[in-house]
Amino acid sequence: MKDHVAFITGATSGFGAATARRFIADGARVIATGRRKDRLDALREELGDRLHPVVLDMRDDQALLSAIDALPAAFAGVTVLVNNAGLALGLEPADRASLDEWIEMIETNVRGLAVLTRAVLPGMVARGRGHVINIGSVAGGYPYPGGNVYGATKAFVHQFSLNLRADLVDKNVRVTCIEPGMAETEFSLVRFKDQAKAAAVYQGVVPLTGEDIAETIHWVATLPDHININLIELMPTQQAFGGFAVSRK
Ligand code: NDP
Ligand code: 8X3
Repeated sequence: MKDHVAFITGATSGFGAATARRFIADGARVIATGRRKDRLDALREELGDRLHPVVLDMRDDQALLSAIDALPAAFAGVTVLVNNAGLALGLEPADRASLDEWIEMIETNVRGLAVLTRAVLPGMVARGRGHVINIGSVAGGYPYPGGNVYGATKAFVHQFSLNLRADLVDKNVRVTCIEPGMAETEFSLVRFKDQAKAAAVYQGVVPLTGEDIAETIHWVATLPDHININLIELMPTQQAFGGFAVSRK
């Protein structure tokens, strides 16, 4: 990936941090973003000067728009955008869920992702080269109780990815949506704000890892230019589907 510059959102943890490590190990330059500056500084310390940390909140439109213009020369000309930053908050039924949490998920997973993509695409189109890799979820295709707005944000990511393909077909800009199932990162800690509840999600299961997803992202990003992987859905072998719920009176 020596001629690649990757812009990775949510690189302070989980899939994003693992992808930054994977890409840098393969020679890429990486712009790593997230809100937690201490995590970004530690990643810069670990990975060296091919990593450019940028503190960025996905809910700040103006910061997203100017982040691209403010890149130093060595990191300008983004070739791969990994739209990974995102979160699930809570698992309450829709009538009891927190409206503030719904809005935070929509602003981060949908609005921020769309705004940043809109900021990056003109450069990719002008250069005739690029790849947008969006992180969706199985939650975007399979409903589950309490998944309400989180699943809906990931359904947006799925359809936005396919619609981008339609617009970019003649621009040599690829688009991929990767839709993982259960993966052990800080995801459940963020969702439940409770270490024990988060650990219970993965108990007795061999879940996917950040490295598994990073490997998948690396694979799609390094395929020959004429191949576009539209969608990938992956799960732990120990995860599958339940049946329909029926409420009997
Ligand atoms: P983590 O919680 O480990 O990482 C989430 C990342 O998103 C962090 O780096 C966090 O950075 C960043 N982030 C969250 N909110 C914001 C914000 N407002 N502004 C900037 N960055 C933000 O979870 P994962 O690595 O598991 O999640 C990565 C993506 O994968 C998410 O989109 C998630 O929905 C998706 N996913 C996760 C699955 C799983 O089971 N783990 C399965 C399917 C999809 P910081 O807090 O520093 O801002
Ligand atoms: C994360 C997977 O099943 O917890 O997107 O919603 S799930």
